[in-house]
Amino acid sequence: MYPVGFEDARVEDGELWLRGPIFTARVQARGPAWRIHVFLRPEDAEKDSYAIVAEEKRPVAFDGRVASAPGLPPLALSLAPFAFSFGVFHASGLFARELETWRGVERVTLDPLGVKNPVPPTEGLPLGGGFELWLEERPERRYFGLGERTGFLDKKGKRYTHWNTDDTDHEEGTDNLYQSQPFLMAVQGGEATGLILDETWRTVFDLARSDPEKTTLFTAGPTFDLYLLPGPRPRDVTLALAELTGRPPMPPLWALGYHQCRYSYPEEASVRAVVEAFKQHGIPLSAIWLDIDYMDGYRVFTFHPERFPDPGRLAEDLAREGIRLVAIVDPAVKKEAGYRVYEEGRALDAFIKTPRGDEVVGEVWPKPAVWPDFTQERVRRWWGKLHRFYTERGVAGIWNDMNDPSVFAVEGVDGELPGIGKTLPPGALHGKKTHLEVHNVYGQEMSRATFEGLLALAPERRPFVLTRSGFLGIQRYAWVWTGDNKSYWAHLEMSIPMLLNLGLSGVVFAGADIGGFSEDADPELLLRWTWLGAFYPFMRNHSAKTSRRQEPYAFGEPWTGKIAEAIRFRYRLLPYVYTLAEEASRTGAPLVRPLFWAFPEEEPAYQVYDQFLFGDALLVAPVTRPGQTHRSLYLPRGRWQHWWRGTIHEGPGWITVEAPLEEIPLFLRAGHAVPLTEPRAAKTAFFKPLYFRAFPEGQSHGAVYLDAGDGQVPGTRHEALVDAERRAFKVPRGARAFIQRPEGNVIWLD
Ligand code: MIG
Repeated sequence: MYPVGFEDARVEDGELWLRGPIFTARVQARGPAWRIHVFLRPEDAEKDSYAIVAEEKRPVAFDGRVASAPGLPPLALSLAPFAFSFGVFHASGLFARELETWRGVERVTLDPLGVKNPVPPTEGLPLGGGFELWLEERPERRYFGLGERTGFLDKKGKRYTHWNTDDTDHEEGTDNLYQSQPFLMAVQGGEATGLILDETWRTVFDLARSDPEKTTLFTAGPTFDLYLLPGPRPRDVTLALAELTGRPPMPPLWALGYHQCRYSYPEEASVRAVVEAFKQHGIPLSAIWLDIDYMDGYRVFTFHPERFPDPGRLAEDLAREGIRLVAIVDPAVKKEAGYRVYEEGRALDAFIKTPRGDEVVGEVWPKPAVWPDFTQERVRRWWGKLHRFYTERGVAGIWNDMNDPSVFAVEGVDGELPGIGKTLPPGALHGKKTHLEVHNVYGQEMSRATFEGLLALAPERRPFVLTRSGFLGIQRYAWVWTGDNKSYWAHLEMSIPMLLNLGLSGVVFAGADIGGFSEDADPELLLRWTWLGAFYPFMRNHSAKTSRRQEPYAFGEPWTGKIAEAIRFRYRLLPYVYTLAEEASRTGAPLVRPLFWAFPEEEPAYQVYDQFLFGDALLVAPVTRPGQTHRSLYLPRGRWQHWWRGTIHEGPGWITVEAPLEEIPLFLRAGHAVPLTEPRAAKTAFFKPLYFRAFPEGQSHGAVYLDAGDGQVPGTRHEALVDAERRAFKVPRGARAFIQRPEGNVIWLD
């Protein structure tokens, strides 16, 4: 251990520079957060960020003890040559009573070798690289965020690595998955603070696991770049995170509908058959997805000439039914003379290199394969332009998979490196940077290339990109799905806290594969999962090659009809979902929210992992186990109306409700009204007809966002007000309003 410390403090250009015998730190008021960036090498002062987009710097003042900046709580700094600590104060009191200390670590256990001709470990670091910060722990403190995680809602008591990994076999105890969002929301006494460790190197957060009195944040990189987001409400932290890392662009309406996928629909006829079956059963469908078998020998930017002889025509026929086509694009490029993508990439010097200067050659679906270096702008531009191949053929969305990156084998590397997994060798070069440094942003930079390419090719459309891998800020470019889950009830259940914590980490548009990817779904599982999926921001059913078919009609009646109802409900709710999507794109507020996010003063709200709020108005308590006819659930303070029965329940407290197969326990919050429409795939988001369902007592407020459903022309958010007693309402022109009486009858107000 080597302590970090500073003795000299100086305000220069509105920021505070701290200098010590070895380390330097810049303290900035960056947008809504304090940034403390500690480094050793002068060149790291201007380290670039893949996560932070907020440019605004507020002027910092320092009185020798406390740094202050307009609009931010004061930051206390304690300076000594070999000891550094700090704390943030809230207006309401003390956040971090404890002092936090920087430590350099002696040696990183990672070995950045792994190609035949190794590169030296990170140069210039007398300590071997790496930083560790420790926070004094508090028993009452809880942690949320951390991106895509297995397990329950509260993350305290475990150790979390950020190292993007393709894990087809994850379960409750698994550590890192496909995404890295090195972000924490710490909450104690109802007050929240956010922490971002803006380092793309492997980072490890030990949340009071190894030592109950200590939480440590470790990075294997040569700098320690920390942001403190003051809160004090969970909501404030979320909005600050969005301001720092970017808000998601407004998605096209169709993306919020129901998606059908399978590995694979391998030829045109099977795509058409699925679409036909949806039609036959009267099930709305927004998109059908093409997995890797559409390609010619796994060559990206090709269609197999026999299996998909005329993809443009197929897309056109589907478009006439209001159904979009989405195609998978993996990063690996088949290394093959004469293959256009490889030849162009080679001519452009676009591929990742060994330290010797050769292409890193490996295997994934295509073999042999090479990998574009998406961290370079010219490579991203080239890759983006290649997507003309898809847009020209009417493909509406792009699905980025295997961009963790997942690699089956690399020439010259035997087996897997411990802690590295099946990916590119840590010493592989992206320009001057090693893979070790940029591994965690590889997928994000790929999706960025795709998003920017699609936008440039069709500026009149909103790009739709789905990615498996990403970093903090991925929401600027892509939606996320949670990778290879299984057709297990436990995975249905686990998807809830996973998506809640993803949402708190900025990734507000996400979904898990409905029905489960690998293993076999059964009809009850699929039915319950589809109901839950009706409230996922991203609603897609997907299954593996060897899994039993699990399209909504796969199990016949009575299941098909019941599953179809869940999908139709999503379409009924689309005006509300779309309005939430617009709010997310404007503020960063997640669509699915843990109870504590809205009710931070309620103790049970922190532990409830299998219920969530859908926007401000709805509370959802899915059934997560087979054979359940009832569901016990927690209602926060206030009055709630059972969506289906109309009964009114008073929170806070626990209740048990019936949960027949036909319905998901769903509650409407007093004071709120929800916009609804008819259950079909609407062409525009002007939603006709448009209804507001309001709480049956008192005044209810709601809103609806209306626009063309795609494109860049701004729409309008209309506020709505319904007064149940006076039977009066104010809603956008042409819309109607109703309430449901507790006895069950629907009353139209007019
Ligand atoms: O090696 O493209 O997570 O959704 O269907 C497996 C085939 C590659 C993994 C993805 C999954 C997709 C599958 N892919």
